[in-house]
Amino acid sequence: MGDKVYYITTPIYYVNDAPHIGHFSTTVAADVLARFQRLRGREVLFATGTDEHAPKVAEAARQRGKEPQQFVDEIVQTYLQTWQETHIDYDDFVRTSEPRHKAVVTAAFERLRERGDIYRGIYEGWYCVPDETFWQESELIEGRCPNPECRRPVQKVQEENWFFRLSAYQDRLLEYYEAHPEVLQPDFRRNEVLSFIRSGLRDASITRSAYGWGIPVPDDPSKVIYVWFDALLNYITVAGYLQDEAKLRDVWPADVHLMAKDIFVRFHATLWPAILMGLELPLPRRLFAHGFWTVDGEKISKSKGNAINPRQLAAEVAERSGSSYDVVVDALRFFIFREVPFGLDGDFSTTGFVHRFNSDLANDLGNLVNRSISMLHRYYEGVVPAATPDPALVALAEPLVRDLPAALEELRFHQALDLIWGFISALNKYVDEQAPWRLAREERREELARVMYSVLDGVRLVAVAISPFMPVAAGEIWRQLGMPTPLAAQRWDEAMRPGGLPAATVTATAEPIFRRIEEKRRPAKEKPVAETTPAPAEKPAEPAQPTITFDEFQRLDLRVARIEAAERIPGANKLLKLTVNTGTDTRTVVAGIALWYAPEELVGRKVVLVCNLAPAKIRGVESQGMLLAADTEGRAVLLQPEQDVPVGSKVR
Ligand code: ME8
Repeated sequence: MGDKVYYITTPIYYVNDAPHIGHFSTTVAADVLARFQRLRGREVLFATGTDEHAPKVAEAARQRGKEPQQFVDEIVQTYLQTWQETHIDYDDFVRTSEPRHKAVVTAAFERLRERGDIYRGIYEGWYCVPDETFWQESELIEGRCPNPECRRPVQKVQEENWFFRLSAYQDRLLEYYEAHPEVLQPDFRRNEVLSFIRSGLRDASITRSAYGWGIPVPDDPSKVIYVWFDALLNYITVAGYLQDEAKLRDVWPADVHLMAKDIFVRFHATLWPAILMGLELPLPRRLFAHGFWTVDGEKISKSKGNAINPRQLAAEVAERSGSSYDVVVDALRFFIFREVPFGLDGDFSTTGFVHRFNSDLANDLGNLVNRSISMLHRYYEGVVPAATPDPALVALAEPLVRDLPAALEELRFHQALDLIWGFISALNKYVDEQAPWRLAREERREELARVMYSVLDGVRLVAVAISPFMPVAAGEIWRQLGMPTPLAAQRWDEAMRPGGLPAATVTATAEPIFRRIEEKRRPAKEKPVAETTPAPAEKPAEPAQPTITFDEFQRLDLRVARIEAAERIPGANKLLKLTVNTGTDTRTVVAGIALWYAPEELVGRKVVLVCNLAPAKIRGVESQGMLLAADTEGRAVLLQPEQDVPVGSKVR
């Protein structure tokens, strides 16, 4: 107790439109950080919300023939639903049209006016409605909004307004940032802020002539408070300013204000700290501006209609892959940090996402989890053997355990995922090298126990480490591992200690979590209905086959065979080329099981082979026979004799 609450915010988004991948990326970043801090045992206040008083919001309402309040009440639902359906676990959702916020804005305005920080004057200049920003004539570029993310036409404004004495804070701001350079993040954005402030701060107009929407200026109802002055104050509304002094003490200052670069320099790094200085409140500890997303190389824009809606994308990809919607959402949460260092601009493409899904999730992580739990079932009936973790694997986990906290704390998400995937690769390599299937075959029980324990304990570490990014997928791995205490109850320091997997843990049946997405298939929404794979529940409804005679059955030559070698077929992600010993010959069989079985774990395995199937060429390889497998939920599970029997035994 008594520890400061870790307070993290996202921008509050304009409600003139539905959230897209850009808003999603900031909000997920905040959620990852919040989940990580909770995992470390910190009390967290994670706030997001909506900015509702903008002229453009009023305009959007008018266009739809609605009252602004009614309009925002509707649109805000899209935000709430999006965050709920993308696993955003915020603690507070603030709307600027709420009474608690209006009270803060009105009081802050009055307080600053009493101090002489707000005064009346004439504003003459330009206003950019999409950006809700005032500009001087000299700042415009070819008569347009100078913000590189905007560049849209501006409106001439001449009105009597109230001004905030921003110029008076120029020196104090510079002194503050010189003494606390760590506040402005990432480092490379610091100079931009300093040179903006050094170039001279003009007093800021903080009201507009009333346009039928917005918070009225106290004692001057002809004006409403400028949307940015109103919006920035949301951060202290949430912290309890003027409502709950004890909460304010525990929560303020914010530990991180997150946003993209578009609203960093002028608003969050200049206007906001100056307002806070005027209110005699401490300044935020960190202001972090990330980059901008484009989609397929283009700026996200309403007119292009290229704004990716995260829920819709996840639903489409889930349909294509057969993975659950929630798993695909997690994959999207992972993807936005996987390729681009957080802070830099990035380009989003669905192809890139699908590719990463298949390689990093279906292949590397999915396969690791699936094969390790499957092997445990094969060799130990699913029960974790008692063993100590292999020191070699403990050493491989060390960079992850040691460096992940700082990477997450400092929002180096890209590096955090590199560390995690480095360990996943190390685990996969360990399995390949230790070859538990060989240890089992050679009856080296002690080594087998140590290897299997170490791998599964490694999987447990991975589940904890990915949980801030992929809470649902991590929870599913946790469930399959059969962990006795809930993932949500874990604390980082203890959970990340190797050897924490209790012996005798009963694992669940291995089920693929990330199902590979066909990269060449058309998106699901364009697919004719007939092409969709039947849902597993429909399987039993398949019409029964016509009967066959015993003689007909006898014509099948089914035999127990042993897999001697297995390899992938380049370019065919579902197929494996197997060398199979039938007891009378050794032949090649092509099997469509690569999604569920790694080549290494098949070697030495006994299977049931249809020996007299007519040979067929598959991807240029002649296949002589077919393995029998159960088809369950679209997944193949190989049949094998219940007891050890000699190779070549007939199956009748
Ligand atoms: O500016 N790439 O709201 P807003 C990355 N209401 N992030 C993006 C993005 C993109 N292409 N597009 C939007 C406002 N964002 C004000 C904020 S805060 C007191 C008031 C994200 O709806 C990013 O976080 O225009 C950016 O800063 C924010 O959405 C702007 O959201």
